[in-house]
Amino acid sequence: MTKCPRCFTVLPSDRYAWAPTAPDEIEVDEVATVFHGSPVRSGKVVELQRPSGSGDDWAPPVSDAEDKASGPVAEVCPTCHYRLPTGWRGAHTTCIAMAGARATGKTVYIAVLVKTLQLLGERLNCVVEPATSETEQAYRELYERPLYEERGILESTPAAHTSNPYQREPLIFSLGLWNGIRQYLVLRDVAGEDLENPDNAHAPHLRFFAQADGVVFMFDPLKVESVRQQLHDLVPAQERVGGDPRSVLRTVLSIIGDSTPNLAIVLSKFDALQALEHVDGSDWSEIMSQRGAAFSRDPSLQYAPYNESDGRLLHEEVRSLLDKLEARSMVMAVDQPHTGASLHSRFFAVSALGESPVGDRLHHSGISPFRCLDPVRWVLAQRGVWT
Ligand SMILES: Nc1nc2c(ncn2[C@@H]2O[C@H](COP(=O)(O)OP(=O)(O)OP(=O)(O)O)[C@@H](O)[C@H]2O)c(=O)[nH]1
Ligand SMILES: [Mg+2]
Ligand SMILES: [Zn+2]
Repeated sequence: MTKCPRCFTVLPSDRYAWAPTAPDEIEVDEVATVFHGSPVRSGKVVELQRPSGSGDDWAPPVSDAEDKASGPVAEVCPTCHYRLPTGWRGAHTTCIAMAGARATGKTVYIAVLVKTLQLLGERLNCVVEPATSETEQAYRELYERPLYEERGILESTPAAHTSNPYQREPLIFSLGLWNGIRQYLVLRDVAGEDLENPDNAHAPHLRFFAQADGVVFMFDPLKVESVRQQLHDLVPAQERVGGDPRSVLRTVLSIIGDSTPNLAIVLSKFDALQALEHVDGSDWSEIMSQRGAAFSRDPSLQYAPYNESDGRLLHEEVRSLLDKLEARSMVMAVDQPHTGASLHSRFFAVSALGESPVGDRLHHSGISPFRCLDPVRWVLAQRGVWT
């Protein structure tokens, strides 16, 4: 099953669409505009429908589309008109959308996730690399360079209505071959600002959440006042603070509706909670110094298969940590969503950086990720990839 990297809709086997690559006339493409969130201009998209009587393996020859468009064409998604990477239809895709309030760590997570996926890929003999030149450039300039080369923290992801909302374009990575099939992972970053606006529960350009294979929802423990107070002298304060995670979760669950993506609820910046171990005599110090706890070790770079029993153990531990973080209402919102849907969810704890940044610079000890792969490996495992 192959999904479109932008709208995450399954590509229908009986409908194909193409856009001319050298069009004589350019016009506003109403369909693409709705899914993109701002005007998209292109040549006229042509569609071909499976003739009745043809089998499931029907695929129109490109020459049919070229005749119809009177010139060279590139295949696009019939639903949102996104231009599909070459050979996309024969591949297997796993589509993941990031969610969470502002400054919860989504963009930093993606930057670090790609590096850790590459490490694990090496061990599994699968090359992880950008699948398109657009992804290669976007990852390098917006994620890798600011974090790994300039060693600073990242800018807030611009809201969709602003001038350079780079997150409108999906990040597409090849995961190599698995079970003899070419595998792709599609990641969509989102601006917390867009999810903090409840009106966006019905925004067409965010509809991809409902079609995702995985939604990774981040919860920032530094948003909790009592944690911030206890950490006061231990870790540098963070300037950027996001909105109410409960209302963001509500908006995300509304967009998901009765669809059933795998929902990973992730306690981000876990290094900050780990630092609480050093608050003498506090109950947090007791909790965080439990050496036997799943949250005290990181097996995520171990080879296949994904460690299901470790995942379950961590799930239970993070549930109780969320209770302790006065975030019980979030756990309840996942257990009994207001939409009445029954969700396939799991709790996780990750630290992308491993240590708190100091001002707008990374900590001098560098980046040492903790359990970053877990949520994505869990989603991949549900799809039979890297199992
Ligand atoms: N201590 C710690 N801080 C982190 C970590 N990851 C991110 N941060 C901090 O959180 C800030 C926000 O991270 P981003 O990834 O930009 O947040 P975001 O969720 O993409 O925010 P928006 O783009 O506004 O939605 C960073 O500037 C870091 O200071 C982590 O693993 N540990
Ligand atoms: Mg961001
Ligand atoms: Zn699409």
